[in-house]
Amino acid sequence: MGVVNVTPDSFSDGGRLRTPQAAIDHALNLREQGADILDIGGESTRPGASPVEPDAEWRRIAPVLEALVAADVPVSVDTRKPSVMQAAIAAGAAMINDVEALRAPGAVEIVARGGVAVCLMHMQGQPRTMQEQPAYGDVVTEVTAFLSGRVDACEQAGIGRDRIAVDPGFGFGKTLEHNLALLRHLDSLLQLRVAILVGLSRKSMLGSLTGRPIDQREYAGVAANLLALARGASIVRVHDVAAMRDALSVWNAVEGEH
Ligand code: HH2
Repeated sequence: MGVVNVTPDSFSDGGRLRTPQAAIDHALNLREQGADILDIGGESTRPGASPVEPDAEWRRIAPVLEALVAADVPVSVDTRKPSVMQAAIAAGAAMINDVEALRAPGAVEIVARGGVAVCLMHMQGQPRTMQEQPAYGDVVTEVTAFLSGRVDACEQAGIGRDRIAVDPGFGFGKTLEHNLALLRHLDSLLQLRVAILVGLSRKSMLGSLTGRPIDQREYAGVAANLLALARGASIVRVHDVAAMRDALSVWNAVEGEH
């Protein structure tokens, strides 16, 4: 999954894609590099980010989504707002990626009716304050229990498990130790019997481990994503698609079906 942020303030690439055409070109380039699906986001959820009005978010996403759908590219839309989900599904999105795991009123029903896939992510708190004091008893147990509850809510609304992915939400209300525990024990999410998606690309945990700034975390990201694949992840959300594709070529040759 390649990341296309059409935001002025995303943590690693905010403001880079200033026009819809720049975003479309970037997305098509990621597709060329081997992304199976592109995740378009119109609201930054980095620590400290402020919320965006639904109309403004949709105006950022719409032209990019429409062009990619016209080019037959599978698109996921990264949003927590039901009205944006609804508009995205009507415009041809294949997946909704929600950092709030469809907790907003009406969100589960919109995705159920729309027949699209969904990624349910765990987040403790809200982006503006989530990194101030993240606290858990046992982070792996709590995140797994939360995601299990959200999978059940989706299934009850008619979203089949084959349409659902879960994501522990690296960096969303988590310290370095919490993130490492979740990565180390990612396979505990396999008991939910849905796909596992991870978003580790360029995150601050990689900066803490390597001492490198955001634009130099590509190698660390590939390593982290391979560790996630080894523990059962099947979708990796990345900014640097070409690097991940090469790593996957090696991975698949050794671990894939023979
Ligand atoms: N991380 C970000 C945004 N969306 N979605 C999922 N499912 N998992 C993630 O880990 C995840 C996500 C944050 O990264 P990015 O999109 O690069 O930055 P920003 O939120 O600042 O736009």
